[in-house]
Amino acid sequence: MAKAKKDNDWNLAPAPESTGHVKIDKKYDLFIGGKFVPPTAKKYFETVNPATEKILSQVAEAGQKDVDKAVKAARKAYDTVWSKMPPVERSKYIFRIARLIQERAREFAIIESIDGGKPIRESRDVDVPLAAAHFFYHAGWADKLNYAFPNAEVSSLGVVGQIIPWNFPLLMAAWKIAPALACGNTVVLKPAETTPLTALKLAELFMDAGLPDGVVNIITGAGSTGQALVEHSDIDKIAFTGSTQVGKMIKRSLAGKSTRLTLELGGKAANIIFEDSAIDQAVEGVVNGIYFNQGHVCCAGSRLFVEESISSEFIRKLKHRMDHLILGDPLDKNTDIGAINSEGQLNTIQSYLEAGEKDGFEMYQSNVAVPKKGFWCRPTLFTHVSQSSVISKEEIFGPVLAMQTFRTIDEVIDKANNTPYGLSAGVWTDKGSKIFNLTTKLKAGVVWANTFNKFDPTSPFGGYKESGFGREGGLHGLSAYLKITG
Ligand code: TAP
Repeated sequence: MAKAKKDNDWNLAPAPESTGHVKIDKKYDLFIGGKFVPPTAKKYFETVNPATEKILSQVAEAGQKDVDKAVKAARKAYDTVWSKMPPVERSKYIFRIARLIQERAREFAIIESIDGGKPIRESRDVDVPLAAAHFFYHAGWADKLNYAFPNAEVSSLGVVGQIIPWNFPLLMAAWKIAPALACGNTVVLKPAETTPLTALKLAELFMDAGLPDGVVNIITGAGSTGQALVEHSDIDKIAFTGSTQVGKMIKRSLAGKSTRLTLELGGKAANIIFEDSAIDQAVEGVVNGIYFNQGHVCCAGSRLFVEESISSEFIRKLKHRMDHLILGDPLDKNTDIGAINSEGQLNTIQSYLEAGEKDGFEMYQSNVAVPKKGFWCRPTLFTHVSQSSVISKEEIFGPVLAMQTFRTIDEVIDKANNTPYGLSAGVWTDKGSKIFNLTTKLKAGVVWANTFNKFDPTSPFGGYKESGFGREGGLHGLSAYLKITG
């Protein structure tokens, strides 16, 4: 490690992950009925590396006819193979998928970082191991569903349509596919337009695992592809993760139908720091909660509440830490902050920065150098923002933190709950009693105490209010893919 030249200039030698063994095809077709097939309309779109703006591949755009083919393939696999297979046999396939993800972990991590812009440290240490863990966990449940729900009859739903966003492309695919398969359903999955590659790699892995044809189908495309899937008449359940706006549209279009629905939507999490917390750890937790992964996290701690007595010290320490964050090549193992996922998302973030400045709040950005090509946003802190401001109300989905102070517990509970969202929250304090008091009063699906952004397949995840309904992970997640009677 090279020596720091001055306090805010860490000069680490580059440590790029090698990409020699990673193969990205020039063109990807749709994965339907166990093989790659060209789209009916022969239309393809580009997927781009957001760190370099280089085109990585041409990816098939599925139209209505392709969606129909995929649903038919899933229905046939459900009726003839998957629903009839003894659960213990299903479990073996899911277990095999988990093992294959582990075997190809480096390849998946690199492609995830190239296609989505997230730091390799994040995709290598979080996304890929957690994706494998979800398949392992659900492989274990496949033949034990009667024990999971004692004294009840459980049965699969049928064909499930799943639509996922761009911030955790592989992990979201695993969150959705693993429980669906374990419960005996077949799947049609639509990845996000800007990050289709790891889902397509997963399709290759399903072939290697010998998964019966049509059990999982992967159809790439834009919003209209997702819409066609939602509106298809032979879908038994839709599982959607994405923005609240699109979630509401999906709910409207399923109104009056018996299609089951779960929605995992946006968030505006409160990260609450009390004066009795371990301040350095709390600063690190705040940085982890909003800056790592470019703030592209639905449960990002994007609203910071600091007890007034320590606010000056906290801001000083936070700014110091921000100045040492390393922004740049997502494939470099030292990188803390990678590329913003797309130009469109960068423009959205930019418009929020302008709104914050226009409202007159003090904006602090680290002075880290930004590469010339690609989409980048420096870590940003707005201090002493008002409750009613746009930047403290709306989901920015970028490395932008909006900070307020508080004096009493009741005040911070009121402020933290003053949002249409309710996905997650964080509490930093030395006092267990304060943690218990807050966790019962904060209206959020997950409340982390003295940590942030921790996930586990055994633990249900999901939101309140406009953050959606239904849970993923744990027993709650299984129940979302089952008919449970009795
Ligand atoms: P969206 O724009 O909502 O897109 C999500 C997915 O829906 C994409 O695959 C998208 O396709 C597709 N889609 C777009 N319009 C559709 C329509 N009319 N019908 C059906 N599908 C449609 O969200 P995003 O910008 O990709 O992701 C960011 C959002 O996801 C944030 O709000 C974030 O909070 C949320 N998120 C939530 C969670 C959980 S667990 N609650 C986890 C991750 C992300 P295209 O990509 O082709 O547009």
